[in-house]
Amino acid sequence: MPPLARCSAPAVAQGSSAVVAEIGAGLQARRPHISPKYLYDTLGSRLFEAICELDEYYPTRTEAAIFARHGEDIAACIGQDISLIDLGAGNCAKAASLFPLLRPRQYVPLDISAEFLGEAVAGLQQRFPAIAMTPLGVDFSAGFQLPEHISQARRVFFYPGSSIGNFSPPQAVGLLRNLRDNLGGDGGLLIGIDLVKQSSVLDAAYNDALGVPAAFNLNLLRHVNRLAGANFDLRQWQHCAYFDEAASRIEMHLQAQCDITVRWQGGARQFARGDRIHTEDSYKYTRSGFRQLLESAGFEAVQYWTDPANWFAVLYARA
Ligand code: AVJ
Repeated sequence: MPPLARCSAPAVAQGSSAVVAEIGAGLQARRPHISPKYLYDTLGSRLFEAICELDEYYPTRTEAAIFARHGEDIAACIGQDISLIDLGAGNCAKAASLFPLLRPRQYVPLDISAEFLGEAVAGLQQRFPAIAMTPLGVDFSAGFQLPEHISQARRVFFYPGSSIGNFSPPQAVGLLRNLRDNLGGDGGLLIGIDLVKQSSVLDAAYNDALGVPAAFNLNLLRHVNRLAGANFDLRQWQHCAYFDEAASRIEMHLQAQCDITVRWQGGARQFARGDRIHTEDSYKYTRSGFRQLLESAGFEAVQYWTDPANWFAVLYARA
């Protein structure tokens, strides 16, 4: 992990030179790629909300069912008087549904999509006036340290939805270790992970009949056009997603439909028809595989809840 960046700094200032350099380096790489964090501008966050409502996209509703069925047990494991730190909070709906059970003193949602987050928290604060809310529009993927005014006591990191799946297992261990180092006294990590299953179920979740994941993936190019002054023409690229069983991950790509020269601030690259830009990995775990990951990051005492089909799991881990 790189050195800790302060959470209070606006890490994703639009078009900042670091962002342009990161995007440029990915586009110039032997296997071109763009980080999945750039899927989330305001429209991207809305498209992800739409994905969560698709019949084919089982993770959101399966996780919600686990919380509905085991919420009291989960809350009892976690205990009271917590600061809930929500990583990639988006519309904050998952945390909000747990507020009545977890009753956090403080709610600290983090998201790279800062404007979208700000609007969500404004509405939420009105519904829950007793909870102190501190939204932070940050990119926490490169490591972080929370600002000092976030209570050190009983920090519970909330990382639902299998978002950890965007990181390779070694990167995930790095992030988990970073979380563990920021836990403070008597805190923990409440995390949702997607489990390995039949590849037809996985493939359908990322290739729905309506084409929402395709729009979500293509929207990344719109965002990159803005961030890096690039000239992607969305009509020239096609969404492509499939489960790679050996790597235990969904891979998402954008595939060139013709020969294309892409230009951006400070760079250019030619793509031939059929070339791909890798835009996302979504790792799927087994129960024991993820437990090992948590243990490598220094977590212990892992509690585990799943749905009847074993499609998704929620874990609570302590330092
Ligand atoms: C937000 C990373 C959990 O991997 O399933 C949904 C993102 N990508 N459809 C996932 C996503 C395409 C999602 N995560």
